[in-house]
Amino acid sequence: MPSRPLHARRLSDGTTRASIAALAFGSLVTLAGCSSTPDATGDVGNDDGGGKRMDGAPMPMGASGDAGLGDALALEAHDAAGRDHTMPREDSGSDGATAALGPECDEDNPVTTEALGVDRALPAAIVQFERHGMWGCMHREWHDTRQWDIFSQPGSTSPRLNYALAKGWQRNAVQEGAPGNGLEFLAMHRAMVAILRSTFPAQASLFAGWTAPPLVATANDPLPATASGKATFNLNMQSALNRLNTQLASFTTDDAFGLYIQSQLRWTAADVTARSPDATAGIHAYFHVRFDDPQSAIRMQRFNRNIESQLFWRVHGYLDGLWTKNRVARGVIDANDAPYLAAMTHACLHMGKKTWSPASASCLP
Ligand SMILES: [Cu+2]
Repeated sequence: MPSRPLHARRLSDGTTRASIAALAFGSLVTLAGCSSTPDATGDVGNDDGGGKRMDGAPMPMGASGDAGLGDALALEAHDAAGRDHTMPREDSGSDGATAALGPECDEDNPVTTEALGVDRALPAAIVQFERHGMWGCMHREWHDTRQWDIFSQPGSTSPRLNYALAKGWQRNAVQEGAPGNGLEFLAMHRAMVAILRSTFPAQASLFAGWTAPPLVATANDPLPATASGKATFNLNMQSALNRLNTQLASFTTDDAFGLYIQSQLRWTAADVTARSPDATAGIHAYFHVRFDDPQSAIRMQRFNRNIESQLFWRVHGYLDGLWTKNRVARGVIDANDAPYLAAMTHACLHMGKKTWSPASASCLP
């Protein structure tokens, strides 16, 4: 049974993750860059558990040329309906618990059945592994605390702030799209992929990722029946794929690469909804919106459930592979890259694991 992540322990016993991490790992946490806010991680909003658009930000009305972001508006209203969902109870918190667990942080899911739409769920054993590790809440918290400034703006009608506050989550110091968030995004998702690969080696193909993203609906990657305007792969995103295929080394830092793929958001203190002038940025968010099926309980735009979808891991396995290729192209050696190792270890701690091992490319248990 997996160990429960630090955030889960905080929820159950009132101890903050920061204090636990500081006790256990001392300066590593500071190295990882989360000294100002205990749980900062940070990606710039691309999917979310609360039904906001992948890229987190409410798109300005009438915006076009989106990376799938426009859909978020509809999603938000949808979730705002706040249907009740019987919240599954958590297990006892003991690492030896074997009871089958229901989903977490899912009580506001508009889909109140386990309908999957066009999605396919991971094998039950893997879903249970995630739930016993409280990955659903963790993933939602990770993203929502980094889109915090957007949904807490004056006039925002998003239900996400109240949800986060009720959970005891805290704003992350580095918001989605801000400097530093790109590396955090890459590291956090790499830690998740690595843990699954090492825990379920017989199912490694589920986490390998696309060789190339499908530009049209296929048997393996169907588009939602309700999708409108999604038949054509966004032209800006096709340009992004072209850059990723032919100019991967043009991203000269992990952070630059992470910010480019994650989201169009480019947070500034003056404008927390600022967006990149580069319309080809944010392909990760685009994937989450393009493949989002409102009929699915594990839809791509719900942070707490999308980790149970096979498609989620095809997306993230693919993006993680690009990151590896980018680092190889830059000649970076993992074992000698202190900022990388610190970011990875921080992500491992967030997942309830220990130090990142560059030798095994996984979090030490
Ligand atoms: Cu995520």
